[in-house]
Amino acid sequence: MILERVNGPEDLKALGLEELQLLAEEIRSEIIRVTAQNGGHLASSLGAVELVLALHRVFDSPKDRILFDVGHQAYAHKLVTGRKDRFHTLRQEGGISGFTKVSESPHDAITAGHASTSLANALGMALARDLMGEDHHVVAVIGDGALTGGMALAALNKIGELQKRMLIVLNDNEMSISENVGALNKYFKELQIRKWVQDAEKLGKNILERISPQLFGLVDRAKEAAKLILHQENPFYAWGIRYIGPVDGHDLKGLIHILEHLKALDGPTLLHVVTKKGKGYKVAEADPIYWHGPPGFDPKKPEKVSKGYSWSQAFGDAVTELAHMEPRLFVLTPAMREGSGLVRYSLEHPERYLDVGICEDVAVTTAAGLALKGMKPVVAIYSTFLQRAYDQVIHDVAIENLPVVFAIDRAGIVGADGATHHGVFDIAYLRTVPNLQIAAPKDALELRAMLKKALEVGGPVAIRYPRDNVERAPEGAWPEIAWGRWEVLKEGTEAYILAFGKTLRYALEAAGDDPRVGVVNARFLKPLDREMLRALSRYKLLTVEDHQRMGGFGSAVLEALNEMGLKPEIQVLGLPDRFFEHGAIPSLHRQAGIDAEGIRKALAAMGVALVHERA
Ligand code: HTL
Ligand code: MG
Repeated sequence: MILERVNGPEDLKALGLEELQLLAEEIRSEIIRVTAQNGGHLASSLGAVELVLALHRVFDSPKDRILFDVGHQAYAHKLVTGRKDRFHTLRQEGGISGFTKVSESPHDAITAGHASTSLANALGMALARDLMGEDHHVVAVIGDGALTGGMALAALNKIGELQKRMLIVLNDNEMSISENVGALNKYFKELQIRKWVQDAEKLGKNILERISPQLFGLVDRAKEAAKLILHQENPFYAWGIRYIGPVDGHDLKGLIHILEHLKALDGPTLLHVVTKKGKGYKVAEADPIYWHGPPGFDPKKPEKVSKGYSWSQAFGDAVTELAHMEPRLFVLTPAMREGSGLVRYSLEHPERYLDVGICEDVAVTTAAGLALKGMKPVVAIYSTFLQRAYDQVIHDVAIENLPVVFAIDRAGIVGADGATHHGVFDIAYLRTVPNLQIAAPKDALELRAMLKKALEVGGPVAIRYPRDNVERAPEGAWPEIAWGRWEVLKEGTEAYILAFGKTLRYALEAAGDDPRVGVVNARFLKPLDREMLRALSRYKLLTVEDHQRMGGFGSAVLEALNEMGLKPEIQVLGLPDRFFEHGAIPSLHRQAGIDAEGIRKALAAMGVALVHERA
């Protein structure tokens, strides 16, 4: 095993080309072996193996800074930078992160997980380097998907102006999680043809004889490419950035050769590298969407597994049906068609569906524009990614009370993706925004009721639901919901647990059949059901949420009680004021003390010790 001899990137310098190529294969096997066990970003990482090896061969990390945008494609980087012995702990509690993380290794130049941050970070590093009189290289590796983000594009604008020495490696596999979108992406496809044209010319053959034109639509694309060559159009030049490429991202020799040359150049350079997502693993190459981030699988017999019926699918089914009834409904996603359960919707309502790319801000403000014209937009978005569009929620949607529905998926602790992806801030950041209402359903049926009603009540409404499975609700079921009203699920004589969404299950489990403890589905987080809260204030109260304790639902309840001049004995359970890393969701909930056991303990501390014990 060559990998055994690689304890740091310096060990790559001693390897010959053939050994490096063998190492690439060993690394692929290791990536497949470990993601088969733990789940993970398989296809993205497989596609970047040669690129990572070439970069570490040519540059000197950690002195030279190599930044990986999103950081999900960097498994090979982890393996060659001293983490091969811990690699089997990938994404597991106490193990290494699935993304690059500054506190994990000196070779991880940035902590990432959200897209499009590498270029601005690289610019900051280049500025600091020059001010400090240092001489190292700064290399940002960014995917074609991540480059659709406004942050990346705005950083390019500044990079081109300032002309600091840095290398941007565009890792173009024509895929985001699903097919990539956007005008730049189209342009890159045309540039790729140019590469094929050049390659074909090199071989002295006519490209159209070599590759079936029917298969690739090559005639048209080749014409386009010829036009580009003729006109020397290139947006990067307009930006002041030297463009080189496209080059084959799996040709180690070629990559090393060109990187050695680029190292000597001053100013900003973009190297356009073409890779294949899932490279070297047949199933992943054939279906890079599923294998982007699969759960565990059998490496000998890799198959798609159905993970059950998720909240995302429940949303997707509901919104698809609703759109048949409401012609003004329009759904937007920032690059999360599969994750948000929108595949069916996108097929049944293609004309009222938009994937804007990895730009949550654009998704929200485009929704505002649609709403201003009388449409009923639904922005399907993960809690963690809506953080990217906070000002747009306030400035473009809420001020004019526009009817935009936010379908907030992955709310709460999300598990193996860790600190960058937990959706534990949305209640806090949304509930301070005037006009905005926030709801959280207890099951798929309630989600349907809320979604339908949200389109009717007007103004912005956020509906949050967790990363979890849920029982399927019957097609065509649209129950009425008492908007703004909580629901008593279990009566109690001494104390009430106020919970919603995922924590309701814990609350019911903790309460068991103890007659003293009641459970309320506090499904409207803003405005709160003050009438019921007033009535419940005769009892001891315990609020529970899968969200930061600070500023969340419990805080809202405390504020409301204070405003009403009520002083029940009350405890607030939620996530403590620290970041949670990756781990299994139940385990993280246990640590946070918001699971059934945590609830029982809190009740006991309030003098309501529950006698029953559950296994
Ligand atoms: N929105 C933001 C701001 N950040 C992230 N990370 C996402 C959404 C979700 N996401 C990923 S990976 C990914 C998305 C959209 C696709 C990235 O495509 P790219 O890389 O072309 O950059 P590739 O996979 O190698 O093709 C994660 O959450 C991991
Ligand atoms: Mg990509």
